Amino acid sequence: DEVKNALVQNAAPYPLPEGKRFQYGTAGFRMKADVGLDHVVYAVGIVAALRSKRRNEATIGVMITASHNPAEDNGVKVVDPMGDMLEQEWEEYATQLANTENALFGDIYEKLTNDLLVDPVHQVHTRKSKVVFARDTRASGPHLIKALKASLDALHVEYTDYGILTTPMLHHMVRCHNTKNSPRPFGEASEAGYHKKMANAFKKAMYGRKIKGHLTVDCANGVGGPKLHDLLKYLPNASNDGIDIKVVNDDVIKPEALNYECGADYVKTKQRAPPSSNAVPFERCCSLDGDADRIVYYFIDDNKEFHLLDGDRIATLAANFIADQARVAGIGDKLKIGVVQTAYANGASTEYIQKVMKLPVDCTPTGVKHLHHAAKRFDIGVYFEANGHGTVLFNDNAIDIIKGHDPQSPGQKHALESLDALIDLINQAVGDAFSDMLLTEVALAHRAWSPQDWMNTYIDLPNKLVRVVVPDRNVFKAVDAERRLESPAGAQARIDHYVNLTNRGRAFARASGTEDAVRVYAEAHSARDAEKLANQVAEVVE
Ligand code: 16G
Ligand code: ZN
Repeated sequence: DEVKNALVQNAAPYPLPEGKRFQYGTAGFRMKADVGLDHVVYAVGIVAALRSKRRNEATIGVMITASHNPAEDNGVKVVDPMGDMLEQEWEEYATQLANTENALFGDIYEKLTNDLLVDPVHQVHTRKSKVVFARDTRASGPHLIKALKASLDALHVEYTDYGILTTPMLHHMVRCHNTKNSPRPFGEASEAGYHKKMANAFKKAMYGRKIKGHLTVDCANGVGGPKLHDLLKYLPNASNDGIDIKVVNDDVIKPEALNYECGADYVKTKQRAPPSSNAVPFERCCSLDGDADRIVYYFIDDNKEFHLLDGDRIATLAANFIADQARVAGIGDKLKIGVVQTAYANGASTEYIQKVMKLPVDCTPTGVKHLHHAAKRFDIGVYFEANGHGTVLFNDNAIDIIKGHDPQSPGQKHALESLDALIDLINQAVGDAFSDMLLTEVALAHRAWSPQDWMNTYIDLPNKLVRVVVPDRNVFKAVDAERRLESPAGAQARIDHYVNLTNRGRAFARASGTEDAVRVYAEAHSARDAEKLANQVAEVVE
């Protein structure tokens, strides 16, 4: 009862706004920061505490960020014990709690405790729930952290405030805490621990190879800026056989600069470099998003034409490199390596992986949690969304084989050691712009590839994305990894009709998980046909 009262009392400064309905979506809760998000964050504290109890006091993470959204937005998401996204079934409890009035917080907490914590081990009250949390650089962050602490305090949760971190750094911390005493500890749960792990793995994976020229990193004026500067202190620099990184858009003092005309989402959706970019032709550039869990590469050619190397390109580069190293190491036939994409992956990338690289491809619905889950079905699963969210997962079998194989030649030994380094270089908890960037640099250096060489591996099919505003997006129900519409009735047949009339045509329509709209994607042999097909499909859903 003391707890129930405290939950109601501590919530007082964070009332439920009238007439709003909150939903835990693909990326947690996300909205304008000043219209009740503090109430939502307070509720998320309760979810995290319950989740920790349910997992026998494992450490749960809470991240305050709105990623690539404008500066005035913010959001919150929950991280499960192994550093992956909150289990889907629990999204609903989070939604319920977020829509609860302050006066009822005690009662709903009691109800959820009775429903969810039924196992006798959950009933031991002497052990406290454990939560770790962090925020990005948004101005609304400190106030939201206060709301989070208020509910954690009411529930006597043991917590660590990590201050400002990138999203993947927080995922790293969570996994470190929960694997401390396991046979495979993830690392040290500190910022220095994160940087050291990555820098050491990078040095090992490079194996004395040289990186040509320098890399310009656009940090979207977000948390990636200061954290990349920290990481650089640990990485070997250009004069030291290392990497020459030029950091741009790292202003976190001017709040409104965040994601403004820069960052991964800008570059991917506008298909152009940030206007602030001074990159010279053929120089490697990359852009992170506002919380540094997404990355895309690009360069301009001597005609100032822009060339995007997106998540599909990173996936093919990474999978190709890893499969090659496995072959050279003599363990290629022992490992099931595969790639996971979504329907947004360019058809040319899928064909390249299947026909040239001869690796299996899986397609899942949009959203990191789906790809992550599917990637676990391979020994080494490479997953990326075209927008630059992704990572590589090595399962226990793969790690045992890589660490246990006896090399038969210096070549095998090199390849094994670089694979071993990749296990640590790649943030296997979640897609991480820093680790994906270093993986890309390692793969390019091993191949001695310029960005054009990378670009020349296959030619993208021309494609077009259209956003269609509809009265009710919920009537659009997609199946088959969002490649087909099951409802409204007849829509898919009409889409098929147009697709069949198009040379190398492929198209689909799906309800957005983050906005009130339907998204249409079309690709075809020519840009004109892709655009025509996209418009035809848009008309079907309008
Ligand atoms: C969320 C997802 C992202 C996905 C996007 C699609 C996570 C962490 N984020 O931002 O992966 O690409 O939604 O948005 O899963 P849409 O449903 O509006 O197209
Ligand atoms: Zn993000």
